[in-house]
Amino acid sequence: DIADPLVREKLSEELEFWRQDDPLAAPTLRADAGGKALPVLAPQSGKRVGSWMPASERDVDLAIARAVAAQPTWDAMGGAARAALLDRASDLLEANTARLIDLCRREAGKTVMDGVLEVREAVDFLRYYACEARMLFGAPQPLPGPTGETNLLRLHGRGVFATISPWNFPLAIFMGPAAAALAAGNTVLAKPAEQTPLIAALAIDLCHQAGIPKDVLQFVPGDGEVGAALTSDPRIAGVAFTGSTGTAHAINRSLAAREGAIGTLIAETGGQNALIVDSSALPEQVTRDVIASAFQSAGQRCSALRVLFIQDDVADDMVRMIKGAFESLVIGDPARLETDVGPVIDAEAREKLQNHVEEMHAEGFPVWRLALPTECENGHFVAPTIIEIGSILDLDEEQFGPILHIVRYPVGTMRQVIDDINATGYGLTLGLHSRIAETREFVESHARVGNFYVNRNQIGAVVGSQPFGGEGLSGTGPKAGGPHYVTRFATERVTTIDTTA
Ligand code: TXE
Repeated sequence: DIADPLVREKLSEELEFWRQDDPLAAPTLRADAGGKALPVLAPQSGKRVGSWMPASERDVDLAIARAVAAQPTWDAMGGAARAALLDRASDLLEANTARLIDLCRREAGKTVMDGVLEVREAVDFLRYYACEARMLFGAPQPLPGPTGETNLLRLHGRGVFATISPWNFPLAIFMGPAAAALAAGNTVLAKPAEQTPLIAALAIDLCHQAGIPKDVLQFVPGDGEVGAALTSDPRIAGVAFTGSTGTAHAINRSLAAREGAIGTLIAETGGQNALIVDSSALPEQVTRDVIASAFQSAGQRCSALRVLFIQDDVADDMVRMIKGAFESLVIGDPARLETDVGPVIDAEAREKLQNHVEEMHAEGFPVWRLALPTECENGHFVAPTIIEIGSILDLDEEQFGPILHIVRYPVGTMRQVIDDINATGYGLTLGLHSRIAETREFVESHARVGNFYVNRNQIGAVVGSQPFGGEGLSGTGPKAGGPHYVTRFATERVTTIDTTA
């Protein structure tokens, strides 16, 4: 429990060793062949964290060939043997928690609290999918044989999977889909986001130390071009992607344009997540949940709250309380345990967010911004911001950062609120703070979203109990960390034996 002072102190001691931003101690990552070394820069300071080399065209080609060759043996090993290796990898990740938290901070600008949650989630994904491997990929499932035959249904890996991941969960979303693909009997080419190759490299190294063969799980660092080289290759059976909706569309087109086998796409993309608050809500609870969901991880979670709808007869009081809590947010160095809001990932993200705030201000919407402390000058910090707008449809795209929009809605217009939320086309998370059962039932049955949170914080996946994922512009499903995820990485084969012969 990170809130426990003793735990904080212990964690703080463990992290001390990793605190030095010493370029000589920084990891350097090399791909197998050629290319130019690129620096990894800390979002909070601009200091060099390490360097890496993107995979060349030849690296990608060789990696795919090795993965194709290794897949039948990996598939034939069976679920229990694969699960044992995934479990061992989860133990090694857990044993390296402090190093991983530290790299999350240095490479992705994550706070210690976010780093702790990130490592926990990655470990949970590995263990959950290991369990699934044991349950689903063991003995074949017998199916009824009305004409006296025996029918056996078996699950197998589809072949080689490319897992393409974003920077916002550089460990959990990097490891989760790769672990699911491995559990199902696929070999995996894991491409991290170009902003966060180092933590991904450490995770892959730990998986190899756990005994997962090097050709079964390969590290393919690079940017969108490397991603596109993977998805356009017909030897890749499927792609598990998390990132922007635009990139998901590009991957879909790339899979459709290939000759040969039809590729599978599992995509988890952005959202325009809302929270609806009516007059029966408890203001303290609302305030706590709004601040955590909108500003934790500097708003860089796909589940994060973007648009808060407040019933207009309670809006003044509610907004006053939310602003009070907002003003006490601590912004700055993610290494300090008291920091609530760290930097955003890079200069491009900062500029996009700042432009949005300036445009909304120029259009006349009221804007509240916190002042940035001087220590934020060298990093990619965006001041936490609240903007009051007229409608969720005033926003054309997701703003992936610490910006909360507020809309006031008149009593009796819940249907319009839900219609507007649905009209965004996204369908990831939706929250409701209300004590009225009819309101909950109405919202639940009319809102097209993947994850609906009632009277609680909409914070994202909890492996095994709150599987996560959206619909529409937010993704294809199935939900990560849920009972239907691993099977999507598998193909079904049925053997029919004539027992009368
Ligand atoms: O995502 P990209 P970015 C959203 C969020 C954010 C926006 C941009 O709105 O502001 O996306 O983030 C690889 N073929 N989310 O630019 O570009 C790329 O190298 C194959 C939501 O980082 O989609 C990286 O590994 N791969 C979100 C990955 O795709 C390609 C998390 C994601 O990059 C490719 C992050 C191509 N043509 C951002 N182009 C969430 N739902 O959690 C890029 N890539």
